[in-house]
Amino acid sequence: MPDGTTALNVDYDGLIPNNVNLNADMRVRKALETWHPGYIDWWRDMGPEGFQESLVYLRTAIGVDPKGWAKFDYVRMPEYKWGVLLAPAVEGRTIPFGKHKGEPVWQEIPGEYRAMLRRLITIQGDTEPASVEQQRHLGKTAPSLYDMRNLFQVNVEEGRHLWAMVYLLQKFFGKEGREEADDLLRRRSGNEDSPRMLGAFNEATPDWLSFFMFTYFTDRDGKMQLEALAQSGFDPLSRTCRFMLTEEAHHMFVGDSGVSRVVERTCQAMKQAGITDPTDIAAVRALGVIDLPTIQKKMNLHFSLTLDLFGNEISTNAANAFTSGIKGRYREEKLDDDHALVDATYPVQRLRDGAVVAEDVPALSALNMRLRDDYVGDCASGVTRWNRVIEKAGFGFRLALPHVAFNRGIGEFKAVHAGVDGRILGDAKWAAIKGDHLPDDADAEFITSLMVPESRPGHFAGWIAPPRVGIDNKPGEFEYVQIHE
Ligand code: BYC
Repeated sequence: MPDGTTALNVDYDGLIPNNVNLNADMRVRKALETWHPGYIDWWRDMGPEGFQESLVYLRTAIGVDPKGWAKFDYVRMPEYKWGVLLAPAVEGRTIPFGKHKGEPVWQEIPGEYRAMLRRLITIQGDTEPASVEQQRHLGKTAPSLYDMRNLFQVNVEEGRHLWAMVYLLQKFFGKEGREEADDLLRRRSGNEDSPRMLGAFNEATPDWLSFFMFTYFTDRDGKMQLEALAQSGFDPLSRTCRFMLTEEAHHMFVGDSGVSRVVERTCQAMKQAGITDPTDIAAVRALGVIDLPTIQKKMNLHFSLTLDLFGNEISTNAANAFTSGIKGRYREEKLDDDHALVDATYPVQRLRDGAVVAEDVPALSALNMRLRDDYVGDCASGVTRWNRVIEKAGFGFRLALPHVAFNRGIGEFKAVHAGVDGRILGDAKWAAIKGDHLPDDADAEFITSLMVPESRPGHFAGWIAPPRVGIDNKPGEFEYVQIHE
């Protein structure tokens, strides 16, 4: 392979599968090979608990061609082929936005943007192992082998996304990059002394409904941030993120279809039992399914935690990253403006005299808000699909995204309490209604009581409907995980 940088196929000869011609890059290859044992140790310590010797029916990337990049086979997770994969280079690509708009993209990092890029790549890298840590106990309570396999697929691919960021750190940031790469294996989700960098990645993912909500809502933040970084003028980052996005789609499918299957099963059980009021929580729970109001509460929690990942509504960091050509907007190429935003404004929801009002601010400083708005729009489509399932079953209940001011820990609304409708509430009122909108201990206890593993091929726990089609078109009875413990 004369130049691995445009290759569609992956070189599997060495220890680290890659399409970046690592064979010709001794320095980076050595750095990655030195990092590799620490990664495997981390995976064994902090990856899925149990199941490390199980054979899991996983897809592994064998190329980066959008039409056919994955191969399915049984793999033991510690032997998964993690590697470095970049989407093909686009010939003649130019920087699509900011003050360098129209200039050829960079293959090396301009000195003045080094610190900014290092921070963004490190933050992105930090979320990947964090999510694996958050989900490490879930294999033990999987509602089916199908779901267990999906969990492990998500986990190994988040591991690969860590590799993707570590490659960039080690190739372009020298000693500092190697130190950041080591720190990515040192921090731990939820650890008091050495937590992960962003709030939502230190929260627990205690049950499978949380997992589905996380993959729907939080992986979707991943999609939005990767889309914004895929616009980058720093071409290796853009190409890395473009390939990560192809993997990310499956993660959001797992969340979208997972929540949908939970809603479907609940509606089915209510119908069979002749329940007409979905808010009769005790009656619904007695059927061994998760009532719709509790699903709504879980949604409120994961949506609001994920909104915090967009940072402050008004951000100089975001303005600088855009002006420098480092981080763009969602679908930048489809936007019809000057892509520099020097004189533009954007409406931001702000707190004024105890109420939420829209206020026009310079568009450059409102880029986090804009990406968050695009995210909220993207989230709404799944909610519509879930509501269709409820409607089809004949129930009047509807799920809805809470207002963006609800339950916030970062940004404009962090200092106030707001209801799901966005009305600002006093402390007493908030204390009185909080349990109606966020899961409490009793909800957690009930959901935990349902988390009983089901590991017979083709069988599903009673609280979730089977999927419509199998992975890789496998039949219902397919043994997605050969457990062998
Ligand atoms: N928690 O100017 P601001 C994914 C800090 S998910 C803690 O608003 P900026 C995935 C901020 O760091 C996508 N701290 O910040 C999903 C800053 O601190 P310093 C991950 C926070 O830079 C599922 C200060 O507040 N990728 O891939 O405009 C499974 C001022 O804030 C938080 C990225 O996020 C927070 N939530 O925006 C697996 C992309 N928010 O530096 C994977 C890379 C803000 O002043 N990151 N702060 O001490 C970024 O683009 C930006 O850094 C952020 C923050 C959007 C995160």
